[in-house]
Parts: sequence; structure tokens; C-alpha cells
Amino acid sequence: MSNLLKRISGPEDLKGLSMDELETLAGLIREEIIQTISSTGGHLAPSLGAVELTIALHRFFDSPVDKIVWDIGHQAYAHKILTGRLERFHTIRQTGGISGFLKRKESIHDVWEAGHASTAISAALGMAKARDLQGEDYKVVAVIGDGAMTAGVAFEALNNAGHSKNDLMVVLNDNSMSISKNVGALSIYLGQLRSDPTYSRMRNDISSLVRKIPRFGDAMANTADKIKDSFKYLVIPGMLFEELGFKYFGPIDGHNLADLESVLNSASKVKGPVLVHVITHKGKGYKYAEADAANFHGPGPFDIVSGKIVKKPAAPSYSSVFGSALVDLAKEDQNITAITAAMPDGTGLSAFQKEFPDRFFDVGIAEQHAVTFAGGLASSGLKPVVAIYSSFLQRAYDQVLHDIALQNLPVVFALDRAGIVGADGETHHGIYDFAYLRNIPNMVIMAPKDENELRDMLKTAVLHDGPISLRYPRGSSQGLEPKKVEPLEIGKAEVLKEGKDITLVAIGSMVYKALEAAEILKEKGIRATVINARFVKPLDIETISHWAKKTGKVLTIEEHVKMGGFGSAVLEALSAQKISASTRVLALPDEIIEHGDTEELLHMQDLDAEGIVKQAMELLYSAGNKKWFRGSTKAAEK
Ligand SMILES: Cc1ncc(C[n+]2csc(CCOP(=O)(O)OP(=O)(O)O)c2C)c(N)n1
Repeated sequence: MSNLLKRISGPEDLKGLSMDELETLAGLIREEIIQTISSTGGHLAPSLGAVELTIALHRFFDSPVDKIVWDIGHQAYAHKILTGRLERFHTIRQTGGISGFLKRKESIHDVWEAGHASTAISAALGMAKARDLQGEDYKVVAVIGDGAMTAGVAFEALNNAGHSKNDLMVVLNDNSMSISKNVGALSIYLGQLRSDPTYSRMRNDISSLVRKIPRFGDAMANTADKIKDSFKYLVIPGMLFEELGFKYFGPIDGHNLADLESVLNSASKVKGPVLVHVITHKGKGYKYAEADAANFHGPGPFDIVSGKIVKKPAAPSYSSVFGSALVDLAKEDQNITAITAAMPDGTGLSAFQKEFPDRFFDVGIAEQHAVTFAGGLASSGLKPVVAIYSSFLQRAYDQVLHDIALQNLPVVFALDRAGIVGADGETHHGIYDFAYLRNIPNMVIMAPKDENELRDMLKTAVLHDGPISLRYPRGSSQGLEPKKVEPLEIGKAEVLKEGKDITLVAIGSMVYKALEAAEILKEKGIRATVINARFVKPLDIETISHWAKKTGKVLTIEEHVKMGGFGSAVLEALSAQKISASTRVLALPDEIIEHGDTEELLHMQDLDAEGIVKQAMELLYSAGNKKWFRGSTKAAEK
């Protein structure tokens, strides 16, 4: 039996296994996931909860001909293991290794890519439509969590699918958790379905009773079915989904392989859209993850025996600095309110939630609603602070522009996880926010160089009468002694070092790296000016032009894509001022940056001290300053 897992090279190998073997297999998959994730970190609890569901889906359907669309993809480790990636599973989330989410180039069984929530039903409906238009014959299944179901886009898809009548199966993997406890009316409704067995019992009782009556039994059973139809409006589980045009199956135990198989069998015979409601236990099979699914949603490396998550001694995270700074400000200003879209812990807002429960709002995975809701609060005199990861705010571009900026409403946007985020990869890198915020009128854009500046910027933000944003990276802050919190002058940069040969203008996470680079340049006899820009908008063009004229060379540095970012803003401003200087923008290229170790990824893009030095030297060389290169021109030949 111990080789059972190794014998599975693809979903077809599941078909001949007995129920006992499948149960053993579920245990082996769990062991593999726990072992691996304890050393790599990753989405442990979501994947442990979906093991039997994954086995059942792959045994019943014929992937990749039948298409299984996983929402987000963070619960799909068993899917990876069962679709030929067992050997590479230990490389998950590491530089050059397999992704923590699904990737079409990684496997023919990954038919859809995500990372952001709630897209599965829309994508699956598109596939079902394409299948029907092309006259093909296969099944399409979307697997979506109860957390992901709270997003507007999931409702839009249900609305469209229920009306369209194409064959489509939605499996609702309900564990009552988002990352934290799921919130909202839908979550309460699902809770009632989970806990109320009345209808299923009654349905079975009525049918079996009347069928037992000789001669008239069948006819009466049909009448009873009709009675059930009208009665169901009062008691039928899943009525919400039925009214939206789906046939509802469930709720059923998502860890019982036989029940899963039987419900998939029944549901797949029904024409049109069906919804199978499956109840699972997040973290199933690992006691610490079952007991604390929120902390084990996506832990770093942990000790399997004690369940302790390995924490390197490090300075407080930017998220927690933000969270406690906001609590301090909220003590002085009762208009300050805080909003999260299903990430109270990740954004550092749980401290605020504890201290000011009435002024804290978790709106579910609903970034668009979060922003417009903040607009409503702001229009009525409150001061909302919306804390959302940079990559998730991409969803709410129109809300930021249309609902907040056009009305010049005082909403603070706190963008966490800005820059390269590492192991979560391309869906989660927060590298587009300067670009998508810069073109929005009235928007002020800031990025602190360290946690003290973050505190100052947050104070600046809550005092500002209009839309304003600050972005800060994932992970630890600089570990500085806190200093007195002071608001900053909006649009004013800070000159950290003066030198005559080149100007390094850096923003946010790149400021200390620019300072380090300036020290290395000094050893080569090159004197650099280092400017901490602080603001992308309004840009301190006065300070930047002054140093551009003085040094004749400007290197801008940011942890963001080149197009439309901070460097673009500097180039536009220098050009508008007709200042001719040799310029270079050091930023991320117009390419997909995959997952990996953050420092390694930044190094590959020259976004560290060594890379900044290299880029500065190249700029000096191409600007004709050859004196520093005698004897060693190699690095500068580009
Ligand atoms: C648009 C968006 N917002 C936030 C997140 C962060 N996030 C990842 S998983 C998750 C919870 C999902 O809950 P659910 O769909 O119930 O799946 P579970 O993890 O419980 O299996 C959240 C909020 C995201 N991936 N996408």
C-alpha cells in the first residue's frame, strides 16, 4: 500500500481502485502535503480540506477532456499530486519550482489559471458555452469555496449561468471559512443549510412512505412530489440556488468518498446548471490546522509535531506596524473607520477590529464593494481607511476612479504586499499600483522607505481631504526605534545624500538599497545624490530637477513595472520642464515575473544594491563619463 501514491501517474489510475484503497490514498496525499508544506510553507489547510473531493472529481470525470476549474487554485495540491506532479511537489513555490497555484504550462490538467478569488464559475461557463457552440461533448465543473462565493463576480456568473441553461456543474466547497471565519448573509444562509437536515429527512420520509401503499402508491408518490414542490419554497435546502436556475444537490459530507461519488453521479445526469454543495473541514487530517485553520491557511514552514510555525527573529511586519499605527490614530479621531475585504489578519487590521469593533468592517472577498462602501462612509463624514493588498485592489479600479476620485472623497487606500511578494508569484505581486493609480485625478500616491515613514504617511493620509494612498511591502520592516509621528508635506521629497556625479531617485522599498548603492559607488570614486521621492503624485519635480541639472544623470529606482510607474512620472516631468539629463528607469520589465524567493527575484531584476550600482555605472558610461571605467569597461559595455 505504501507505494500506492507512487503508482498514480494520472487521474486514470484512480478508476480501478477500491474504496478502501482510495481512503488509503487520501491519507498518503495528506502526508505528502503536510511533509512538504512544513518545509516550504504554502496553502496547507485549504488543500487538506479538499483531498477526498479532489479524488472523487478525478475518479468520476475524465480530466483533461472534462474540465475541472479550481477557484483561486490554492486548494489544489492534491490535484497537482494526482496529475503527475508528485515528483516535483517538493519544489512548490520555490524559484524555478512548480507554482503554488495552477498553471496551464505546468499541466494539461490545469485548464484555468487564477490566484485571485471567485473567477471559476465565469470561466467554466465560458468553457461550457464554447463546448456547446463547437458541438463537443464534455463536462465542465467549477470548484469554488464559500469564501470565494461572497464576491460579486461569483454572483454575476451564477446569474448568467442559471439563465443560460448550458450543462455546467458548480461544486461549492463549503468549510465555513474564508481565510478567517467567513462573513455575510450568504455565509449565514449556508450555515443554515449545513445544520438543518429537516428537508432531506422529510423528502425521503414522504416518498418512501407513500410508495409503500399498494396499487396507489406510485401515483400518490407523484402527487407527494408536487406537494414537495410547493412546500419546498418553505423548507427546501438550496432554494437560493434553485431560484437562480441551478438544480441543488446537498449538503453532503465532502470527506465521504462513496457519498461524493454518488452525488456526482446523480448531479451529472441532470441537464442544465447544477450546484453540488459539499461540506468539508478546512485543515482536515492535521490536528493543528483543523483547530486553527486561519493560521494554517497559508503558513510559513512549521514543525509538524508541535504545530509551531517557524518564525525567524525579525522586526514587526509592515502590516502590523500599519495596524497598530491606525489604532493609535483612531484613538484620537473617532471618524476613522477601517475596511478589509476578507483579510483582517493579513492586513494587520485585527488589532483595530478588537479595539473598535463598531468601526471595523469585513465585507468579504469584495474589493469593489469595499471601495464604494468606503465612499459612502466618506460622503457622510467618516474617514475610511481601506486596507487591501496591491494586487487585489486591481479589481476595484473603476470604484477608485468613479466612486472616490471623481467626487474627491477622503478615502485612504493602504496597499499592503506592494512589490514582489515571493512564493505566491505573478497573481500576487503588487507591481502595477503606481500605474493604475497615477492616472486617476485627485489621487495622492505615497510609498514609505521604512516603518517610521509609514506612520507619518498614515497620519498625513487621515488628515488629507481627498483620496490618498500609501503602499508598503510584504514582510518585516527595518526594525527601527519608533519616533514621534508627524504628518508630511504632501509632494515633498527628502534628499538623503548629496553628490555631484549622478542622482539616484528611489521610492519606497528601494530607498535604503539606493543608499547602500551610493556607498559602493563612493568606493569607486563616484559621488551620488540619493533622493527619497516619498510621493509619486504629486511628484517633487522641483527637487528632482534641481539635482538632475546639477548632476546631469538621473537613475530612478522602484519595485514596480516600468510602464506607467514612478520612473515614467519622473521622465514626463523632466521632459515637461525641458531639462535634458541622461536618464535611466530601473524597474520591472514588461514580462510576467513568476514565483520564487523575493531577494532572488529582485536580484535578477537588478533591484538590489549591486544591481543599482551596475545600472548607475552603465548610465554613467553611456553618458560619456568614461573616466571610472579605465581598465574595467566590461560591465559597462551594454
Ligand atoms: C480577489 C481576492 N481577494 C482576496 C484573496 C485572498 N484569499 C485567498 S484564499 C481566500 C479565502 C478563500 O476562501 P474559500 O473560497 O472559502 O476557500 P478556502 O480557503 O476556505 O478553501 C482569500 C480571501 C484572493 N485570493 N483574491
